[in-house]
Amino acid sequence: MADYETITVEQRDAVTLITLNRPQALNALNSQVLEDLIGAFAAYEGDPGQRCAVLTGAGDKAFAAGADIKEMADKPAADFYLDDFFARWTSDLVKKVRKPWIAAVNGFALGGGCELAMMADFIVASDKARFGQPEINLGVAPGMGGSQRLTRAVGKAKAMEMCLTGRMMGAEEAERSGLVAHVFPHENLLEKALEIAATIASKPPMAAIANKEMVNAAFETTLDQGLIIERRIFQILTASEDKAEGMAAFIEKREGKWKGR
Ligand code: CO8
Repeated sequence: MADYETITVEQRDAVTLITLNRPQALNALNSQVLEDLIGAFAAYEGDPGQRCAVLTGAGDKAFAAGADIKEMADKPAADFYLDDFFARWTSDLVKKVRKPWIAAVNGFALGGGCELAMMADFIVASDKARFGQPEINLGVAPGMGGSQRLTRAVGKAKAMEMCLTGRMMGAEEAERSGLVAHVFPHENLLEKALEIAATIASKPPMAAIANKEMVNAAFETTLDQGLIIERRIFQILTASEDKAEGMAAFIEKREGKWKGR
């Protein structure tokens, strides 16, 4: 497995565990982290033995406390614009990973850290997790999707209030507001996230990709178009070997054996 400078990657059976590993900077996201994550997620995506991934942060305090302010502080505006700074988080990370992945938020998820967590298929959080878009305090605003994904997740009132005040949202409120799927006691978070990932990894892999594609379509299209996408993907799945196996296994009262096609 490749070595990375700013993250660690482990395989636990069919689950890839990726850990942001700059705890001294609260796992702030710099250009190297982006390169490393793109590499690790591409390796996960390309490995047919790996069926779900979990992304978490090293240390006890943070998932990621944001884009690296020290890297951005002296960067000229023209460089942000000409490099289309932050574009690759969506184009090379979110869009290219068709297989499922979960963010396990173990502490601060602020600014780019909150935005990275929201790029996951869903978030599970420790009871110590704190989410926020505090960019306004730096004279800027979200730049990696926060204004869009947070608003879709929690609605306009809370998203607007959080962006305008920079306040942090605790784990319980985040679960109540629909930002996270589950909250677990801090010390159990990783174990629980890996358990959920193992459950997903045990499902027919092509159907997992298809389910993800359908749910994501709900954020990109009208209801009519989304319903068509859902039906077409369903219809494609009915031609798969795993559909034949899954239905036979149900009727024969046994576990399915998946081929991933
Ligand atoms: N970037 C770089 N370093 C950071 C960051 C960060 N985002 N967050 C924390 N660190 C560093 C600190 O500088 C400190 O380093 P050092 O020990 O060398 O001084 C170390 O991590 C520990 O941090 P603190 O001492 O501050 O820890 P505390 O427990 O006192 O506070 C907080 C924790 C509240 C999380 C605090 O660190 C904090 O407020 N961090 C910044 C949070 C933030 O503002 N995040 C948003 C960043 S901007 C962004 O993500 C998107 C920008 C979009 C810009 C668009 C431009 C086009």
